[in-house]
Amino acid sequence: MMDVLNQNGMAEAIRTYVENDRPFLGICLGLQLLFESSTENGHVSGLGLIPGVVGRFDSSDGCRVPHIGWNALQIEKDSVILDDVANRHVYFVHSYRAVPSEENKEWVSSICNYGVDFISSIRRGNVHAVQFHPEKSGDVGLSILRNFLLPSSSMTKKPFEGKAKKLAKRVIACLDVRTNDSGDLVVTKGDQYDVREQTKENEVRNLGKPVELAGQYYTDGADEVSFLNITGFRDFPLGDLPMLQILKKTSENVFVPLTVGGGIRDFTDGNGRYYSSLEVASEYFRSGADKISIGSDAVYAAEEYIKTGVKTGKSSLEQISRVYGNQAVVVSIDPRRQYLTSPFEVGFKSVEVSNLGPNGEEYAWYQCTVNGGREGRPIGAYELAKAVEELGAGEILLNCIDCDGQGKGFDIDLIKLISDAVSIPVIASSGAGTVEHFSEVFKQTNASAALAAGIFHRKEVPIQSVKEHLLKEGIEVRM
Ligand code: 1PR
Repeated sequence: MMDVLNQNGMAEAIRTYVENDRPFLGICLGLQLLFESSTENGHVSGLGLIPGVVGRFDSSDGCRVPHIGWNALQIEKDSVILDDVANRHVYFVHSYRAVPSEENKEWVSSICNYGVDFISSIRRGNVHAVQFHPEKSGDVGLSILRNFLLPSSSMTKKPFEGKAKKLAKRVIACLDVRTNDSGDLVVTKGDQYDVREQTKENEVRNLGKPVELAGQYYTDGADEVSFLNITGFRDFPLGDLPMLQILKKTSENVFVPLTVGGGIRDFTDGNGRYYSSLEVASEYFRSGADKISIGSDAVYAAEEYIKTGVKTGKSSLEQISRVYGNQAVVVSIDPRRQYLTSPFEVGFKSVEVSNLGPNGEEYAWYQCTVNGGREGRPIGAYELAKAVEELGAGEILLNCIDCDGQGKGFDIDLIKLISDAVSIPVIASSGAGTVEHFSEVFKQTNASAALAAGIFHRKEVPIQSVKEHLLKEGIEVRM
């Protein structure tokens, strides 16, 4: 960012603008650039308006890095734009932060705690900046933007006092999207990844329209919405313009983070034109995605990395995280449970299972698959998770083919194995059937978020009742 601002002369223009106390609102990197320097990408000088250096969170403080999710602000001083925000959650997604000090005290308007106290917003006169994303923080975020644009409107409203104290566990709604046999893009849902009706016609199950459902889940209180283009592995996503349209339309009305996955890889079209995975991802980001999710291509990259021990920098995972940051890259894992009689039967990490296998097996390993579960690969979920963390993934979306669509609960053995193995956030997915399944996964594993599809699509369990249950169980959630 600083390179671009320096090249086009904007660095000096912004410095003068801020020094003249003109109305300014920096968001995320827009806050960080006001400091003296940052350690991201080596040492980079900032605009130098606020004393301090922007550094990386330290995962040895016991916190997962990146810091992703809804966290609580501690207001330090009056700030017109934060008038309605007291003790509410706002959405953060970052690995670097600035810390409060005697020297920058006069700028700090709120702090947030994540292992350490860091600066969540600054204010001096008309100059504001926030580390979180108001544009992704639901109603609270919209009120911040409104207060910045129309400062007098904030005087008329009574502030709403929330009860937020710390980073909330996230509840994510997932929409598996694909084209049905009549050529319409629909939300579908599989049973162990089989999305076709068990009828003579064998149609693709149709559970609704993607944009409408995403809007509904936003209103219902989903903390994030994920779209997975489940046939992306065989179609070319940039040829699949409806998916880009869905993202554009959804992001007009949905003010929580959007993740999109499916088909992110290098591709050569029928005319011999080559598209890098970075171009594909960039198109998704430009259309409104906040994070992209990589499935099959991450498996191949991890296999190669484990074989050679060399980070080539060329995999989609490495290229996209280098340009957009680790926090923007999710790796979606589609493992299938393989039972074992002894943990030494395979060279992959196994677990002692809570429920014995069909032949009384006491152990299992989790085999990664590609192409929507169609092909098993010679790599386990544990080995994959550790490799993709090293290659630059910022988060893991952990599915389980055996549990998908079964409504019998998450695979706790698998989620425990992976969430204990990595220091990036893990999203538990597949198998939610009741509100109790959510409290179970958060109490028994270190998952940062839980994702469900079928129970929300079939309106069996509303998102709000999941959150009320979690709250009752003493688990912090965003309300
Ligand atoms: O390999 O990079 O093209 O990505 C393809 C993406 O599509 C991957 O993220 C993969 O998980 C997903 N995918 C591929 N085929 C299917 C399928 O269902 N046939 N869906 C599929 C994955 C799993 C979750 C589901 C949860 C929760 N679906 O998305 O939403 O299991 O469901 P539940 O709450 O109903 O149990 P690439």
